[in-house]
Amino acid sequence: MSFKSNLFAALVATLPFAALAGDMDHSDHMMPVVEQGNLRILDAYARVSSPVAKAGAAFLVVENTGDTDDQLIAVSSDTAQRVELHSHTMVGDGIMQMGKVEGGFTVPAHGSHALARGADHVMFMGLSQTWKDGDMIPVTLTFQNAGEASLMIRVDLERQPEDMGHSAHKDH
Ligand SMILES: [Cu+2]
Repeated sequence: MSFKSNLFAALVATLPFAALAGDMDHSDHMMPVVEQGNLRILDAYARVSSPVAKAGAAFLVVENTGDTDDQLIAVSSDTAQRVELHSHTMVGDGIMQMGKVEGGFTVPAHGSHALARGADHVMFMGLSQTWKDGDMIPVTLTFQNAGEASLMIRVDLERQPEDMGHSAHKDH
């Protein structure tokens, strides 16, 4: 009896520390995950894309655990004069041009959509103040089905573009 209760006490004492250590392992790299309806927004970060033009961009991943597609249709933030959903398109001769996407981005059912460097992104034009590393940018994303999701996106000026395969071989 006394042996069992001691063992139980030892387990109870150990578990919270193990759980805490597990959480701390991830906090360095992972932004907090924001959940809204069937959607999860993760790995969000922002950067200054042109200090001269006072422009910035934000990148993130939206996961959809639901049975129907959803659509990111709008974005807003009071940190810039204009905030838009942008995408890059090839306009010939290897020239990429970016511009506003009117319909927004589809987040497929049981799938995900990534906003990433050189691809779809949230564009900030006319920043009210220059972003510094570690600044937290308030952003509200509007989805057709899930509704509005508000999150704070951290400015990360150190982060490098993801290796997108083709861009790694542009020297060839
Ligand atoms: Cu853009």
